[in-house]
Amino acid sequence: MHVAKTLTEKILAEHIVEGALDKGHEVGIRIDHCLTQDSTGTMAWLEFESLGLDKVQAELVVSYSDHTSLGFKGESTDDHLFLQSIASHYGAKFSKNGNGVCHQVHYERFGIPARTLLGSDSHTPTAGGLGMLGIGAGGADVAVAMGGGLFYLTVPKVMRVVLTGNLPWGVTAKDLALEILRRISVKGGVGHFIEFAGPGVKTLSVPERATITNMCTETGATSSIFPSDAVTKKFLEMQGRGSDWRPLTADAGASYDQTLEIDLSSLVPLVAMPGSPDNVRPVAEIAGTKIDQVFIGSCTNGSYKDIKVVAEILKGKHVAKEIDVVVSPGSRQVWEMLLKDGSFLALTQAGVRMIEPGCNACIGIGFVPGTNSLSLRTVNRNWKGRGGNELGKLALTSPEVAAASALKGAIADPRELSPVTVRVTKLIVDDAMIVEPEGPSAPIRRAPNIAKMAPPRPLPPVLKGEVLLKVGDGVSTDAILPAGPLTQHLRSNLPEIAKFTFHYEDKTFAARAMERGGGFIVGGDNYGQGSSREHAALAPWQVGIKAVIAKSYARIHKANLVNVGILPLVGDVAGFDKGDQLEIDVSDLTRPLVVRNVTKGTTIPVKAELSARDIRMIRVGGLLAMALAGKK
Ligand code: MIC
Ligand code: SF4
Repeated sequence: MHVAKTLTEKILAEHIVEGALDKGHEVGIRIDHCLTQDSTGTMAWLEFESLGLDKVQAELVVSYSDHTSLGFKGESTDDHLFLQSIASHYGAKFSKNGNGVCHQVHYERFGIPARTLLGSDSHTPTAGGLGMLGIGAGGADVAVAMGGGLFYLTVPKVMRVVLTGNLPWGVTAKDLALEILRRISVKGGVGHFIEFAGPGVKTLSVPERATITNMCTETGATSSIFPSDAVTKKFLEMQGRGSDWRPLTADAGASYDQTLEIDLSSLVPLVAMPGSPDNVRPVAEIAGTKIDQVFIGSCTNGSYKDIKVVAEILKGKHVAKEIDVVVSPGSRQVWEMLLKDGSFLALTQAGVRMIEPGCNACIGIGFVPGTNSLSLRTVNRNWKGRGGNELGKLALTSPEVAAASALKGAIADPRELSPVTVRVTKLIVDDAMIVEPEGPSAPIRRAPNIAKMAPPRPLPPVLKGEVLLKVGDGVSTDAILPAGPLTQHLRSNLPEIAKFTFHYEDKTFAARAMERGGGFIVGGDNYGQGSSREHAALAPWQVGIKAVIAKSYARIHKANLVNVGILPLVGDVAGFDKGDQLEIDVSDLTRPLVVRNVTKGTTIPVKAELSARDIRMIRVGGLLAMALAGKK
């Protein structure tokens, strides 16, 4: 019998190797493409190396260097050299510094509709703009997939977003993404795939779709995806890759767990004000709010059209004299297009500073906002400290709002300006900064900062220790282990980076944890939302954390905790306080567990919501320990 399938069910069905396509059940899927980047990539590649394989086994593996492309410290440059050489040695392509942000380059140059992509970066779903199923994961999961191993996930529910109408001038794909966040919040996508449907889909270009799938990560969704249609075909043809196209649509009659309807014509320009990507307000309500900086670019809004619109708005004018404006195109393709069509000159003459394609400012590597200043950015995240200064604030918006605001020096509505139309019919293709692998004869360059990992720690039958920290709801991985200038050069050096664990929450945390021989963290709802960085699990592991007890977890972070051998427990956290001594019998993780709060003399039930595979993994001390022991 033919069962009508959604887009994601179709792709999963074609890739399932273990398990069945049942919502809520674990399946093992085959991964076609893998991507790594320079801040999670060093760990992922070290982990791959520890598997002892001769070469990568996935169909395509690309190691990107983008996060610290300007090599702001010697250690970062060492990381880049290591990544380029290890990719060459094991048969992966390498995208050099300056070639662009991994997600944008991947959908431009490599993505294929209806295939799977696993990336060691949470915004890997950006590939969904092309109809590819992109999933973000921790480095260890990506290492296993690079080696041809399966990726395990719980089959998510499916949320359909039905689009009608057309985006009016001044309202963009970014506003649609912000509108989704406004409606469902940073938790609304947890446990879901998001699929786009309806007549509005064909009005959106692939880069616009990619802006939306990029930012749907912020809803907590496992992935998000558009159909692959005539627009996708045209885009791939412009990339010189027309033969990579294949159609992908959901079957009529497919069933969805939830449906959102959005009329594109009714949307308005929006801004996510500081603190969280779902703190969304209409521009009309906050127009006039003074800003100090504008940053336009990133994997969310670094497409040619994104930057060209800004150039057209600013052409012949000048940005407000009291503010600083930086534009960083998302890829070298875009950079070359802007050079060729004169936009580069228009932007420069308007007082904009052009910086090379890469992440850099998005994670506070350069262009860090000053104390108490407000930086308006086209990026996707604005948690405390995200820009590299816990006292500087970030607001998120579209390139159009950013450009209009750059002219005024305050948040402004682009609809007050004359409409600008940008039609993209041709693209420059230049892969000169993608390096092909040489094979096993290529030597691996390893600087001293690239530290070996400590051996795995199998789970003892009883966990004992102190609650070292209690945090509230929605704690992000940026809060657990900050990105930015403090730590970005230490991503390959766990003992050093671990000293910054919970740096913005409690600067004494890491030292206390090490002094006490580890202990417990108590969290709230959606603990570990945000980035895929496994350092947010590895660093607590390094300082001795044995278990986290939280109300609920973000998907990638929970998987990372299990992968490194930290037990993620779920329960009511009201009965725990910082300083409490706890004891937990974890000898049988299939049964309900009880935490003995020795300090308070209470017992509190908790659950280990783990699959049988997770339990096997955590027992032996994590994913690599399990892979090496030859178990699955
Ligand atoms: C991010 O945008 O938060 C990052 C920096 O790209 C991270 C990856 C990392 O921490 O290196 C992500 O999104 O996973
Ligand atoms: Fe890079 Fe920012 Fe995109 Fe993360 S969100 S991949 S830091 S551009």
